[in-house]
Amino acid sequence: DRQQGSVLWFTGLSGAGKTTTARCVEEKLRSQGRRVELFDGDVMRETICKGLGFSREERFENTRRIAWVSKLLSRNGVDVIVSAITPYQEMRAFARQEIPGFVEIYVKCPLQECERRDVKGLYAKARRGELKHFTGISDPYEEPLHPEITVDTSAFSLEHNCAFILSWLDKYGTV
Ligand code: GGZ
Repeated sequence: DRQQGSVLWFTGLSGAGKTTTARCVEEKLRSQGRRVELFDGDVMRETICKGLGFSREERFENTRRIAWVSKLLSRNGVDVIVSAITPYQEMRAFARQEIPGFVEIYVKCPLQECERRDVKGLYAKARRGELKHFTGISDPYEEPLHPEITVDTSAFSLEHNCAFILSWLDKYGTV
């Protein structure tokens, strides 16, 4: 039995396709017989991260909590998938340092395209000034410098990106 699971940490702008890509990877790993848990920033903010806002400090706290539970599960052999903007280098460096088996996956998509998609209407709100600290508009997103994997959702299909991630994991190992 595998003792240490991987933690696949999906970072990227809102609307870049983190959760969609993460779900696809989750499904494929599960069909390989692995135990997988998906932590979505959005959903965590309704449970163990409830009440946290979007200041730098609160985003850090959000990351710390998600990193903590990810570490607990992964050390018991569960593969963990995280989907959270995680906009600061320092946050991702923290998670990397805390978590054995950490794999950073940059879900890349031009801001312009995320804004065009605007699935939840948040970009429009942010442009109207109704959302303070909105990532990409009125709050920073620091691009990952050395992610293990980068997938571009504006240039490639979901299936392609999902297969690319799985082949990377096959090659370099989910720990
Ligand atoms: C960024 C925001 C904001 C602000 C609400 N900035 O695309 P979504 O809608 O479904 O997911 C986003 C989610 C961001 O939560 P995370 O936990 O991933 O962020 S972080 O890692 O930075 O802590 C978005 C929604 O919440 N949302 N307000 N101001 N995204």
